[in-house]
Amino acid sequence: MTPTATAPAVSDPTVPAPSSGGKRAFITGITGQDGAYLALLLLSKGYEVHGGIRRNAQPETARLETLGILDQVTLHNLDLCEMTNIFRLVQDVPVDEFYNLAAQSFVGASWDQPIYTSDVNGMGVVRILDVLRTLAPETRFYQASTSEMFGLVQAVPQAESTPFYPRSPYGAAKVFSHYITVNYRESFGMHASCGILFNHESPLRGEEFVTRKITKGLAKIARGGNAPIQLGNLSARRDWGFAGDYVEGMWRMLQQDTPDDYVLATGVTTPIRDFVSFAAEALDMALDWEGEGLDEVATDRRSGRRVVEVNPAFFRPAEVDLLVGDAARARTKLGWRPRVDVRGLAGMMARADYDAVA
Ligand code: NAP
Ligand code: F7E
Repeated sequence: MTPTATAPAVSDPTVPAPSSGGKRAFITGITGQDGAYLALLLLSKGYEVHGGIRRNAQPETARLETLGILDQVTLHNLDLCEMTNIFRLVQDVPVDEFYNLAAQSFVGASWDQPIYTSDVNGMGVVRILDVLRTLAPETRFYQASTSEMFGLVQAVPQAESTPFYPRSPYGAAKVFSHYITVNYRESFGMHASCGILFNHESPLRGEEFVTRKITKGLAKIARGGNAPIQLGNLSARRDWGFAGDYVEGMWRMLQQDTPDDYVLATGVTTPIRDFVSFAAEALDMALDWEGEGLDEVATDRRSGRRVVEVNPAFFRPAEVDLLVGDAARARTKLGWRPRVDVRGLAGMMARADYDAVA
């Protein structure tokens, strides 16, 4: 696998086996939100960290740069749609732990690109698993499963045993990748675990996701902008945690003697409009909500400025109305607990965007 020009490169594409002591990990999706935080965590634990980067006109390394770790990781060109990319990577870069975080991760886009989403999020995973089983069956594997698999929820709260009912091409593809990971574990004895992660956010969250769209929009308004944030369904409820806490859970899953599947969640669910209010408070705004449906608006009591409007362009063909997770298994078996609550998260993101807008 050829390292990219922008990254600290290995001189030979074949990387020797890890020396005794330090572990080596590979992260697909290392340029994304979770990939960057996981790379930071593994580096702090003394791992040698390798990651996959997609060929783009402009390499997507901003998050790794923000965390100050771009020069501490080794990047390899990798697209999950290309079987031979994965084959050469696994052959040339032996690792102890393989974290599959790459995905077309935006649920809204999955209705516009259902086949591409299914290929990356579904088939991409079985490509990795089959190459690992063939070339490196001892490698421990993590699959990024999601609360979106619960969709139209069949129980409240949702735990590992709750039946899945996906509501989007994204969710359906993730159900396939979840079950194929379980199947490879059961069929071939692989150390393969799925983290069923509920929404987790951070200042590095992509700007199309609702939390970051809100905090960036509020930061602009607090800095004098006058464009209200256009949002879709304000009543959907999510169980939001901090991405930095959740990557710790991923790592803990792969340190267990026995592979398993784990929900990571805070256990608290919050409507979108309350997240807006929490983020606004952190920027010294106090919101009044008025109206219903398409006419609902939020206004800042102190400045009188309109802050939120509803725009049906952001409604989805099918919605996931309520998510709230039960992370008891992760608490008991992994000793994992989230440290940041939703108010703290909204404030952290709003203040980071406010500073960046300066
Ligand atoms: P993200 O910020 O969107 O990152 C996704 C990563 O996947 C990026 O590095 C992206 O590369 C890469 N990627 C996309 N398509 C690819 C392809 N065809 N081949 C190789 N790489 C590709 O997502 P995230 O929030 O960090 O989420 C990480 C994983 O957890 C995803 O699998 C997501 O579905 C899952 N998940 C996320 C959450 C959450 O709340 N964040 C919850 C549950 C599960 P580029 O930088 O080039 O775009
Ligand atoms: O939407 C509503 C929208 O796009 C959350 C991904 O990381 O978490 C994420 O998926 C809710 C939905 O995240 C807007 O209808 C209202 O009900 O931030 P989101 P998501 O769909 O929950 C899961 C766990 C993943 O696995 C995914 O990879 O917010 N909403 N108005 C809006 N959403 C967006 N994006 N934009 C709006 O204007």
